Amino acid sequence: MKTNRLSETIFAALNSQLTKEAHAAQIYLSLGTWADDKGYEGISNFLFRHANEERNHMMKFLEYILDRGAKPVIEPIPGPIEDPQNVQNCFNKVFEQEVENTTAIYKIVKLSLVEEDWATWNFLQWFVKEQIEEETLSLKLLDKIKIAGGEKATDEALQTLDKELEHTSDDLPSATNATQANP
Ligand code: OFO
Repeated sequence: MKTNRLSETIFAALNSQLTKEAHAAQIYLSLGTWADDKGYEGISNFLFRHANEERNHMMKFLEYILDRGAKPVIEPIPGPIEDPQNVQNCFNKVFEQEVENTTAIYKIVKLSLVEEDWATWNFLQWFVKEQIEEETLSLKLLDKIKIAGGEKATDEALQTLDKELEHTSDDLPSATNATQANP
């Protein structure tokens, strides 16, 4: 009896996303390592915490594939990206990484729609929502570095930003919870 509830195409897409999430964790780890090496411990702390979030995302894909009766394939993780040139460039890389990930998630959502795999479609909705948060968070980083002076930010402005990020929450309030009284 066939107990695998995933089509070959959906399985391949989910498994590849599992590896992508592990790769995202490596990217955040490498960016965090760069930041710490440059003396930005707050930024590094923020990026290391985010690396953990990506590992958690990877586990969600792994568990879901198992739950649907298939066996995930643990593949080699591609290498991390090149070190950034400065903090502005580091945050640009974070934003690009998140947009790329959103695109990858949307592709699987579309696939699940075409295949009428409603279980997978439903599972992916958590990621669609999560990506709004992740993109907003990375846009906020870009706002902060812009206010600090972008590529011309002074050491003092970068130090203040670094301190702030050490304690910045990893979660953001969702726009869907906003009201007129509580925008
Ligand atoms: Fe940064 O996001 Fe995973 O999915």
